[in-house]
Amino acid sequence: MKRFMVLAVSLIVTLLFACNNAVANTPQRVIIDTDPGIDDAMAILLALNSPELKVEALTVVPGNVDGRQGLDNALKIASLAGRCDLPVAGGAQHPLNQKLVTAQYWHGKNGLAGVELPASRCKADSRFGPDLIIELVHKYPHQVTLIPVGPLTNIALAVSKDPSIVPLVKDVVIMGGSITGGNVNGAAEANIYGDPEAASIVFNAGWMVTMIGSDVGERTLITRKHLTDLQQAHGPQTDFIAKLADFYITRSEKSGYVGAAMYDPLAVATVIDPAVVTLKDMHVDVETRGEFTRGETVANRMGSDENNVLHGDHFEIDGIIELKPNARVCLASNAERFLQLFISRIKGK
Ligand SMILES: [Ca+2]
Repeated sequence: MKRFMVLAVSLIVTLLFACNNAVANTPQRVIIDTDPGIDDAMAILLALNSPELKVEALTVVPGNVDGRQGLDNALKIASLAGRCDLPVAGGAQHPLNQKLVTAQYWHGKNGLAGVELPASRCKADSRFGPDLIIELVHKYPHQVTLIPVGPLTNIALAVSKDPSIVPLVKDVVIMGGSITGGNVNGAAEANIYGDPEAASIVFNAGWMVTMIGSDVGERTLITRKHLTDLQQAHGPQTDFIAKLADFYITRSEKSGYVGAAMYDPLAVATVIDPAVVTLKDMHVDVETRGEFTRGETVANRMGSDENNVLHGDHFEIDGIIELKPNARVCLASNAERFLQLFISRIKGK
């Protein structure tokens, strides 16, 4: 009897271990919502070349380029990767409540450093991007991680149209925001600045988002050393990424950086290998009205606000108000670990 028990227990332990391994080896379903964009292209190809991820769709949002150019770019990138099986859908054509701000200044005239990829063999999916997001989240409940790496317009439209997706999404890993100053101006990061109302909807939707901000992206640089490494390998994807990196590093050097900020790829890498970043739970609000701060992500480091109560002609601090965190905010990255991952996945492709 005792021997039987030992056997039974060891069998259960073995099965549990096997199950755990199976879970660990199952690729994570992700949807990349993108405004391609040099670093978007890098992020998409990192994802498509990583066995840890199963990219279920690319949805396109206006940002770095307009929606039409963005869809064209996304289709060409999918085609380059030989992935015409992947749904690539257009979405919103403008921000919720302001005019579109595009960024050819950083990304070149076509958003892809002026590099002309071959015409796409892939066709656009006819579904509206936010609807496709809703459909996939319901199809795979608790399994889909959204990776928005552009303005949050499409995600805001999806969550506004169908709030029931909120508890069904596994994670929302956003490239956007900053807790130490912006990259558009003193306060705002470009993706949040591009549609602050949408960002406010997404941060307040009731889920925990993971926020990979520009401040950390700017400490996660692809440098000439990495470029040389990429240039030594050849393949259609590697050659394309090397050209983008060369343009992007040159542009960044003109602005005083020693390399180019790997904003969007770092968000994708966070899903592949969470050890590339350090996160801290915080409550984050999005400023939509400030004179100098519209589009700023205002993070509370302490988890509380002072409760100031009116006493006669003045206020007094009457204890504190605890705040519920709504974001896992990225404080730091392991840049070399990330760049090794990025370059090894791109090389030879
Ligand atoms: Ca982007």
